[in-house]
Amino acid sequence: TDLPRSPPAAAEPRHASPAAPRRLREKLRTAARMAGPPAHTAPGSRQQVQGGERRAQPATGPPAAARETRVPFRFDYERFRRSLRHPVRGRRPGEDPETRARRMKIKEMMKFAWDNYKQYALGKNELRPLTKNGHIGNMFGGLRGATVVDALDTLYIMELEEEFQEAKKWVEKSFDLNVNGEASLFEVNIRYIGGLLAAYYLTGEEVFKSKALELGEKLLPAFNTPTGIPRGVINLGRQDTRSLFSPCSGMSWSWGWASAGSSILAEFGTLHLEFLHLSELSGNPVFAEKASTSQLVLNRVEKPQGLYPNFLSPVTGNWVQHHVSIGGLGDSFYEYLIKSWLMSDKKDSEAKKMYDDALEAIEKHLVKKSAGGLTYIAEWRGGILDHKMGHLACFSGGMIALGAEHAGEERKQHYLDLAAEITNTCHESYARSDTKLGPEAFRFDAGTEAMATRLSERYYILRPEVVESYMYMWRLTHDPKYRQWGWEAVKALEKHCRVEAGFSGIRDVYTTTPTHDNMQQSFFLAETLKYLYLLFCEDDVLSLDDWVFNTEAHPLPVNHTNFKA
Ligand code: DMJ
Repeated sequence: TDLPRSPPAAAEPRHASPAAPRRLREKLRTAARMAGPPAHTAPGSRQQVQGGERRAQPATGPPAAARETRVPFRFDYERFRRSLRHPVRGRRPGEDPETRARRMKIKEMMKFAWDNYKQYALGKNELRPLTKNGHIGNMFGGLRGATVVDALDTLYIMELEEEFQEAKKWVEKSFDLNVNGEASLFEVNIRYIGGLLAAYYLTGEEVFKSKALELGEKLLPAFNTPTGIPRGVINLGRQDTRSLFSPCSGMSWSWGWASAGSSILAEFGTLHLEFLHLSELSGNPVFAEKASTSQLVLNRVEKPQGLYPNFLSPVTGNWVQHHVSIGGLGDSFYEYLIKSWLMSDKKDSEAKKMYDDALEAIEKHLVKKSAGGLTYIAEWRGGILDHKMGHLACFSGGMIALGAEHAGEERKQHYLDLAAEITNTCHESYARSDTKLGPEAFRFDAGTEAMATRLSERYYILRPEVVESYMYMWRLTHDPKYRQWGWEAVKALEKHCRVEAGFSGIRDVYTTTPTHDNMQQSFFLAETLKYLYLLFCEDDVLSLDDWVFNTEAHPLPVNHTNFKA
């Protein structure tokens, strides 16, 4: 994701949204049911829940949610823990010594990554492992400690108790939400809200819940658009009702680089899991309502060939450009459809249908086989195929395998095969490089197969998507090759990315003496190391029966108890 370069858009007209159709009302009632026992909502909020007719809030006004979540509501944590089918860290049955040793190696890598972050960059967003200092960046609107929040659940699952306590202490004492800057709604949601929610569900520590809810409220003004589709950038500053000229008014706007003020599919389509849990924990349906509205608008809008383009206007609700990608700009939207259904304990049939239809269209129009027999997912620009796959798109092997489990007998094997073929192609993109790590994008044209052809696409920034697919494929097939491939990745990370003070991305995967980019991404701790660790765990550690992983690998519980029709 890039920086916002445009000035804030003019305030949206304060008109009421079109009358909500019956299906929206039903969906919102379902979302409200999921939020648990009825909260003592204020009359104004009730109107929002029932119809959505008064959904649009003035951009500078006090958010209804701020009032609502002050109402006493207690989430029954003990009841939630009793509803889990497996202990979160598993039962530890006997296992072979090699698997255990490999898991311990990955745990050591996590400790190394954390210790160096703590020593040189605690409180900054990421570690710069070569220069041994911190990086703040501009995605999080003044929030700090992205690596702390992203690492919490991985530290906990790996039983790095002391390190987990260090991270928790930082959240308690130093995590300041009183900031005033421009943040990516998507990044704050997947890393901070996702990380805090997961830490709360795993430990029951109230501090994680209260921070998640407080931060969630700060994101709500982004949804004040005519369609309810949020804008991509939000100012996290206090919403000041006294001054129309307040520079910190919770205003939102679109990324300057996104065409014609549009919102991005992978951004506004990647809120559902976290926002439903914000409602679950607060008793306030407003979060679920916001996320459900986006899903509903997407379900209704006409789709070219059944495909979802990456840019949509939050004002008109129409597509702005016909670029379709299962990699960057589109990716996690598809992931959240199938995971929304799983997280609802298979009740959200609308999300499932949208996923099934989208996958059918993707398979029909985008899935191709190379001359050398590698299956890949191309990108689509107004009907013309670009025979390229991004590293980001490699999550799709795992997603398709996860969905295959629920595709019905006749489709199940077909989708498992497709998932295996895509994962194999992504593995090839690693195997064909000199470092055994994969490039940012690889192509299938002019005689090239699964390799980057452009200098600008040769880098690897510690991304997780390929090992993420290995983890799902292992859990769903138990084919030992996925553990072998995961171990190849561990060895390559150790050889090429481990430096004196942490792990760094590399600029060219096609040389055995790569230069480093001096950045230990927070998702390396949240995702890459977590998925690798889980690959060498028994299946009951963060069991897929109990948990869905958000797109930053933060585990959120399946709602076994509350989402009852
Ligand atoms: C992560 O922040 C998330 O996985 C997101 O969905 C995509 N990009 C990075 C990792 O590559």
